[in-house]
Amino acid sequence: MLLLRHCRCLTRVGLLKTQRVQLLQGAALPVAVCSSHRGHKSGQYQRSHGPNWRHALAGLLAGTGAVLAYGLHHSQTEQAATTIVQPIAPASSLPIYTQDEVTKHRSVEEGVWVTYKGSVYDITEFVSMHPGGDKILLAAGGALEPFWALYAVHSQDHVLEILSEYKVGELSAEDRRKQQSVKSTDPYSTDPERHPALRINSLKPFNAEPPAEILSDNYITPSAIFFKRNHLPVPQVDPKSYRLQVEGVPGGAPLSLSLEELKTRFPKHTVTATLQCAGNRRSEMNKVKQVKGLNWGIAAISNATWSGARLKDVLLAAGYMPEVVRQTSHVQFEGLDSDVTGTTYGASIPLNKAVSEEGDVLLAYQMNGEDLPADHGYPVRVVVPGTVGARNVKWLGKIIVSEEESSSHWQQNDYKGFSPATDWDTVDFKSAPAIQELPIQSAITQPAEGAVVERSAEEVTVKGYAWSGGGREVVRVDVSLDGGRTWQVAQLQSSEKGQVPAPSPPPGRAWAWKLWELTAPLPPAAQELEIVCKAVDNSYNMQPDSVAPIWNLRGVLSNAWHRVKVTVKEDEEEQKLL
Ligand SMILES: Nc1nc2c(c(=O)[nH]1)N[C@H]1C(S)=C(S)[C@@H](COP(=O)(O)O)O[C@H]1N2
Ligand SMILES: [Mo]
Repeated sequence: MLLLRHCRCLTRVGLLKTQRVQLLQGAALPVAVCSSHRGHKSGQYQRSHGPNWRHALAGLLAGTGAVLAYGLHHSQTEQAATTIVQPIAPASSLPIYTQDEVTKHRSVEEGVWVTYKGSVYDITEFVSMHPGGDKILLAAGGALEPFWALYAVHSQDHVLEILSEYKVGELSAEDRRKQQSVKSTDPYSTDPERHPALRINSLKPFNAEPPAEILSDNYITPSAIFFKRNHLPVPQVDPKSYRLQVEGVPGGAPLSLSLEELKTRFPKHTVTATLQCAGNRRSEMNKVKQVKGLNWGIAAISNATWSGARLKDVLLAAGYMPEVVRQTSHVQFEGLDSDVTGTTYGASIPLNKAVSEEGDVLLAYQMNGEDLPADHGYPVRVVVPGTVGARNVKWLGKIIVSEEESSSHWQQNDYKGFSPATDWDTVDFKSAPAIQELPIQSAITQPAEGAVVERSAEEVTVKGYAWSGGGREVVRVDVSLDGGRTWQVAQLQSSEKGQVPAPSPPPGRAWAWKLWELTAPLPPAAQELEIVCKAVDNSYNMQPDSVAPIWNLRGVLSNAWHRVKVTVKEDEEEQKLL
């Protein structure tokens, strides 16, 4: 990372070594001011600089491999772009801006604007100095609050001081009020608020994944950016009248549990488990040949801590006796989310997974230490560690022990794998088993495709995640910088950075992903790197090297070696740009 600071006119202002250390540690430095602007008060010369500094800054950022603004704030762009004139002058006498005005400023070219507590800030000049790098651009055009909530380092006075230097106006009263949602007949109108960093695949139903480069910032994915995969509107469930029905246990009796009973009658059990959608990385299959399904990138996967009652304990309470029930049976789950015909989401898992002491299947009422968020199944969801996301039924209403698998569309006619030779004319969904355990997986979260690495940096840091289904532990991740000709072994991380690593899970119960990282010297003379990763689990399962042989019409189980191309920028070019 370049540790240069710039005056507002973009004159470089040197940093002392001690200041560099301070900056990296997140400490406040006085705003950089060059000799010709010393003595000016902040804001005074803001308007006097023409577009020149913006162009210069754009060049500077291109040289440091900046990721430019993301397509956020979908809903906001749909609104009319009229500027609302405020009748009452605000106390600060700074201009009033509408949210639409702010939303237009999402790139270094257009200026990078953000809002915080009703004020508007033009932070374009700060972007290159942000200790967290380009991630600041994720907030461009919108509110800072949701991002500061993710990165606690911001809740310090000096951060507010830095921000105050960049204040340019106030947000219109109308837009401040717009935070409250409007009621309508739309079945999705009661869906919860979502984090603006999420990349939306489909708004209704809501399907979204976090930007890959923030996914690997946390071992435990914050719930707000945990990928969200809904087939239907989020149901409104009243925790007081909620009942969980349990039926079909041979020799037993139907059971109906309140939320309170679920929490108090059964021991609370906590499991850290990764959830992955069967369609994760589907977009790579689409490049080979069109598939049907949401165009997921590499982040339809996240890791959380789940707490709740063991499914096994609840089945025992409903009269489950191992000697009575055939081990070939299934446990079906029904969600409380339904379509216009009243059909609910449903799925099933094999009974032996459900009742196994080592299966760790939970009826979870907490995620990351808090009540389940609405999007993740409030008040109760099934967590089936090691098993495809689709079987982890949210807003759980009913559990049925049965000789049959769930008859739901998603169990019978979806979430199954086929040969690349099978097409929509020949596919017979009955011929393939429902996906349960997922295969070995890994992907590169950093750098992003098309990023620029500077030659002067001398080395490159590659980060990613790796996970395998069925409780199989990831034992190694190999990384190549040359398209797979030569390999290096990455460092694995199985807890939050800086924390004592958790003890290895018992064999067959490795439910959580591992993050990984490799810092390697830049290969001399290479102008482009093709970074590749592949993981190995403790059954020595490895990922296939390419997508075509595993292509399938639904685009599921996409787990080929992940490849990312980046450009190496030589120093001379960098100088020219500056
Ligand atoms: N009731 C219900 N449960 C559901 C779904 C759903 O749409 N409704 N989607 C499933 C799918 S396909 C996935 S990948 C996971 C996603 O869980 P998440 O949104 O908590 O990430 O939930 C599963 N459980
Ligand atoms: Mo899924």
